Amino acid sequence: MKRLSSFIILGFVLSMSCLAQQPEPITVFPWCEDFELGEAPEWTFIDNDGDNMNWIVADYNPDGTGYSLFGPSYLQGRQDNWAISPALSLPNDCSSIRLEWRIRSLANYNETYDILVSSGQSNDLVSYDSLFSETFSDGYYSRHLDISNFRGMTVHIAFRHRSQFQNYMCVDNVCVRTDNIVHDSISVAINAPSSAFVGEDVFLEAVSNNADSFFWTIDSAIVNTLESPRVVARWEKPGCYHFSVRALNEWNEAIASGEITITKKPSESILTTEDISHDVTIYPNPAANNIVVNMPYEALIEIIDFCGKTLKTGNSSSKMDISGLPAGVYFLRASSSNGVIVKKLVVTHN
Ligand SMILES: [Ca+2]
Ligand SMILES: [Ca+2]
Repeated sequence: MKRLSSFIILGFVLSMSCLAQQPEPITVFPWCEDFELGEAPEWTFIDNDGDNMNWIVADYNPDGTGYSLFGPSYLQGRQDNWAISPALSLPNDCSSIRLEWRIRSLANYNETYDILVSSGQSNDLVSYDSLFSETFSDGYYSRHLDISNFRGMTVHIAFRHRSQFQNYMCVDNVCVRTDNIVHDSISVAINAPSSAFVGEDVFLEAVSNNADSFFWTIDSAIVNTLESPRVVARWEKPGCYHFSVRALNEWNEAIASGEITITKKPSESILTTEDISHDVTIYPNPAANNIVVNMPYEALIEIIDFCGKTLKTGNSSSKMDISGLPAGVYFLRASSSNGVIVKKLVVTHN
């Protein structure tokens, strides 16, 4: 029983020590450390050169208000001392993240340090990437650094003191601030005609609320640009063509797409129109307002564009109003129990 109790106590102590080694990451910003407690239990201090000279928290007033990190460097050997922040869980929904700190050194001494960031374990020094280095002297300075690239990550920030045979430096008022702009989602729509003629300039316009760049994908067109909200496209062959635009800013993106029917100009089309079946005639053709389909039997009549979209339906025994169709070339499909016949229909409004 006594041995069992010992195991339980040992397990409790071990689990408590694990908890003590891995405190919860900081999630509330701005997060600021002024060291005024006179200690920094959430920070990790590593004397990587092993000379027993390392960062401490001391009352040397670098900012005139009290305690700071104090990094001695007056011994001959080069220091390699790390002061490592607690884990910071940086938010994702902010426009920028800024690290701020204050430093101090004495006149006639040159102190060298680096700022490093790691998303690994706090004491895994090889996992740190250096973001900033400087050698400075004589006075108090405020510094800041954009660390927005780390948004959404949990990181440790390290101050690595690397001076040799100088005096000391202090670090105080370490702050991480986030700029919490609410980013509305982007929307985008395209203004474009549904049809155009071969060789004609077609204006495609992306309309977006807060995008700042645009990337178009346009099937088979000759274009002036693909990276502008407004592009001019031209197609050299009749057909149905698709296009889409991606609208984006630093945080969001949206996509819109559309299609356009490209036809030959009516005057050109008339010359090339061939009847597919002599059983069926369309009168008039070209037409502006109404057509009559003459055929020897009842059929369902559909007017279809190059994209395969049915624009009008009617019956072979009655007049069809086509005045609402843009000028261009269409297919007229007559479907009956005798089969399907397709003919070309030219709509003109001249
Ligand atoms: Ca302070
Ligand atoms: Ca040292």
